[in-house]
Amino acid sequence: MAETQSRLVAVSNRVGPLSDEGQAGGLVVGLSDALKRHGGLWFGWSGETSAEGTQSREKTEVQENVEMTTIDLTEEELKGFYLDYANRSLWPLLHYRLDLAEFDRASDRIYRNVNHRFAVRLMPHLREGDLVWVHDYHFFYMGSELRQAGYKGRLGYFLHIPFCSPEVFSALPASHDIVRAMLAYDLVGFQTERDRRNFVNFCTGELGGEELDEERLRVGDRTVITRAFPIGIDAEAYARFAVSPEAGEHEEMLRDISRRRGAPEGEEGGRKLIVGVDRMDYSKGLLERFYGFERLLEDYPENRGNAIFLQVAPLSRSEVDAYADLRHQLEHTAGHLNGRFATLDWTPLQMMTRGFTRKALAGIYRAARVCLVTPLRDGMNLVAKEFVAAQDPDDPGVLVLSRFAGALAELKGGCITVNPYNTDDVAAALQKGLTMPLEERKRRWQVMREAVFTGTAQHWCQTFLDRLEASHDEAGGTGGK
Ligand code: ADQ
Repeated sequence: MAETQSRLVAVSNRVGPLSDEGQAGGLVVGLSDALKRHGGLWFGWSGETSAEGTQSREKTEVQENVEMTTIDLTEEELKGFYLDYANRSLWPLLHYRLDLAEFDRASDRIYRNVNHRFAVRLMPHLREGDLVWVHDYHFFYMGSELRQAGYKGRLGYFLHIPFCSPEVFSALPASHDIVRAMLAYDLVGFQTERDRRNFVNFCTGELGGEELDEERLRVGDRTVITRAFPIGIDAEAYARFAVSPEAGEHEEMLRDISRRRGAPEGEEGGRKLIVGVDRMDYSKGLLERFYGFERLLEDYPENRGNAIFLQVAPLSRSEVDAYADLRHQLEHTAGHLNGRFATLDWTPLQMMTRGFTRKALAGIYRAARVCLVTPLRDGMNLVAKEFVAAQDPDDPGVLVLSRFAGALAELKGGCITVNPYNTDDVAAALQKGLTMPLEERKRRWQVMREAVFTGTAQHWCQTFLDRLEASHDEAGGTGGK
């Protein structure tokens, strides 16, 4: 595939870092891999607040071949745009949690205004021939704002999280405005075909749109291309991380803590390790996962004293009540489970909220016999792919993956698929993973490895940008800035 020549301008809420600083968050990981390869401008929020907010002076930092330019938010913008509208309205809605979604017109207004301000601030940076690529649910209106500000060049959008079914999406007071605004993009990308289908069904069912072919959709006088582009990881780099000294140190540490007292080194003396790695978010199904592990210890008692579950769950969005509540529930449940099953020399469930570098995480994945990835909904889930890339080919671990993760479409040939709401199912999958013979582990891992090393971050970026380059005329744009 030819490398795209045009400059890439990426817009996302969080910008950088490009380096490995133990950042938790799939978008940053996926996009920084892509930008480093492609070069260009990355524009977004500085992560800071100031009295001037979106009117503040720009901060620019150049790292490698990427220029990162950011502006601030005011405290009011941070609350209305980010905490309230993005994370109290849109995030739960798009993850099918209407019970947690709150809608109010003040945050709706601020969200629209912040999108407008970011578009106004980006305009002077745009050059003829640029490919502008807007990311995620923070910037649904950005494309139409750029068009209103006079931008006529190529404009793409990618949604990292699920697009829920039209019945659920239509509960959002601004649902029509948002989807109409998304039609200003030339290309709208989703993680999976399921998400794309939901979007198309909303357009046809609610807005009188018409599907012209497999990709093109017409609503009124707008024609837009929609397509699934499953995001990936830099698999080669991840596999290298996994054999770095830092990874080795972490792998070794875990083997030490899972060694039975007085037992010899090696497989015979070790307890089997299950790991989970997720931002602490209700969409990740952490509580249900703890219940699944508890059921494993109840129903398959041979695991008592012999299995350890390590859940790495860095805190996320702690200012939002639902996240603070989740933390309490998890701590309570972990405490209850350990109180019930622990012995003097065995703590079955260990939860930690700290971040790790990517190399350290790779070592943790490599030490695990089973990785438990059981979101209740997930756009893709990069952890599942990282786990696969980090495995030792001679002794690979087993992936237990939720049927509601976007990653299932690519990994279903090798993982054990579970319904995360079904505690018995999770326990049985864990038991199967813990007892799976080496030959079967290798066979399943090969299938997943193939998918992870084919559908990489680079492939995701390149296929999106190639499609965007070609899309403008088809989507009815006029070219140039
Ligand atoms: P997230 O919801 O953040 O991403 P995910 O795709 O799993 O979910 O990515 C999480 C990233 O954070 C992974 O790269 C992981 O290694 C990293 N991480 C997790 N815990 C960490 C820790 N303790 N220390 C350091 N790093 C940690 C959103 C969507 C997903 C979608 C991605 C990318 O919700 O569905 O896959 O964007 O599009």
